[in-house]
Amino acid sequence: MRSFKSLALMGCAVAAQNMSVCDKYTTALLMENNATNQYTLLTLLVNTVVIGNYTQPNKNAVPGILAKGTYEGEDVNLLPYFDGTLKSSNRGGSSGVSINFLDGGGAAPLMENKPANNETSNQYFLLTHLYQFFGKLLACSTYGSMGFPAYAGHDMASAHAFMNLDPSELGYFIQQVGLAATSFGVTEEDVTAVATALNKLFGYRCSPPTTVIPEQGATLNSICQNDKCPLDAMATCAAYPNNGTAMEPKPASMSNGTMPSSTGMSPSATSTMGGPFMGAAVSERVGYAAVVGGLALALAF
Ligand code: HEM
Ligand SMILES: *[C@@H]1O[C@H](CO)[C@@H](O)[C@H](O)[C@H]1NC(C)=O
Ligand SMILES: *[C@@H]1O[C@H](CO)[C@@H](O)[C@H](O)[C@H]1NC(C)=O
Ligand SMILES: *[C@@H]1O[C@H](CO)[C@@H](O)[C@H](O)[C@H]1NC(C)=O
Ligand SMILES: *[C@@H]1O[C@H](CO)[C@@H](O)[C@H](O)[C@H]1NC(C)=O
Ligand SMILES: *[C@@H]1O[C@H](CO)[C@@H](O)[C@H](O)[C@H]1NC(C)=O
Ligand SMILES: CC(=O)N[C@H]1CO[C@H](CO)[C@@H](O)[C@@H]1O
Repeated sequence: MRSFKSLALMGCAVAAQNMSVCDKYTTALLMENNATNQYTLLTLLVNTVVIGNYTQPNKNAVPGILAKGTYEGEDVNLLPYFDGTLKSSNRGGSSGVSINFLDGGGAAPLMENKPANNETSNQYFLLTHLYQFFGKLLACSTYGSMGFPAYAGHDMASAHAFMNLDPSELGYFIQQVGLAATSFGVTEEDVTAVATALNKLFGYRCSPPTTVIPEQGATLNSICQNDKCPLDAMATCAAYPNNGTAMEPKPASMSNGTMPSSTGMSPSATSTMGGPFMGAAVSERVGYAAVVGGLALALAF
């Protein structure tokens, strides 16, 4: 648990400067705006998105992406994608495989502001990739330098290729990102800008190649791939596997109807374990990017 300087106290110093969302809130919450503290900010944010709020003080409760919830009246349950219940992970084959991403100690290390208990777990790679990716989205000025490693994962379309995620699932995820940010004192204006950018970059089907991580160049980024997802105004479905038509992931255990229990975590333990993500990015999709509060926000229309 950590405590923070009051945002209200820091507000004046921060407001005068033209900083990215990452730099602005690193300064407000952790004072010194360096690589270590920027990475810590992303750790706090992503861990809260995943397991729900665990730091004090906070402005509001956050259920976290691993908790069951609803989004615009639809039930949402993302845990089966993270605990190995579904064969929804892309490891290069023509269909998904089951992977437990809670194998590095689950929620306990996240509550200590760590990604995992060990550096070889699936959990470690997922969480650190999320810190890095969201660090770029939020335009951390030290991204890619010593203390803030560059993103070392796959493009978003590939990473989520076998999940068949729909608008409710994506919306719930982005909502948790917003709740987590708000819980740390991020302003409504900044939260809205980030959520809008996330939705435009990842919330449409068949989106054309766009640069999110500069080192990776233009990549396919649609995370919402279910047929309920809105088709991108500049859709390039042929660039996606199966012309952009997603396949429903199969359960890891064929016990017909009953959920396999692959994590050994109790329902109460799993409900405090959540998912990840935050930010905005640079877009080349229409050759126009506007920077909102230092957050490079893609304007698709
Ligand atoms: C704004 C939306 C989202 C963003 C920016 C995002 C970002 C990411 C990133 C950066 C990774 C790491 C990929 C890698 O290591 O190669 C990842 C992996 C993953 N994401 Fe998302 N994600 C989003 C939405 C979702 C949603 C809605 C789900 C629903 C369950 C989800 C489930 C997962 C899972 C299970 C993995 C692990 C994949 C693997 O390693 O095979 N994500 N995501
Ligand atoms: C703030 O930064 C953005 C992006 O770098 C730039 O477009 C804008 O002109 C800057 N504003 C000020 C007041 O420096
Ligand atoms: C960043 O500042 C903190 C103090 O807030 C310090 O402990 C840390 O070593 C610094 N990191 C770098 C890379 O300078
Ligand atoms: C989460 O936040 C709510 C609202 O501030 C608070 O009541 C609750 O105690 C927090 N939970 C944890 C585990 O910190
Ligand atoms: C990582 O640590 C957890 C305990 O925190 C252990 O159960 C797991 O087997 C370890 N995984 C690897 C890949 O070493
Ligand atoms: C690919 O998908 C798009 C959008 O759903 C559709 O308009 C197009 O006809 C499809 N092309 C083929 C060859 O199936
Ligand atoms: C209703 C249903 O899901 N039935 C499945 C039960 O499991 C077998 C394989 O073990 C499948 O072939 C059935 O389709």
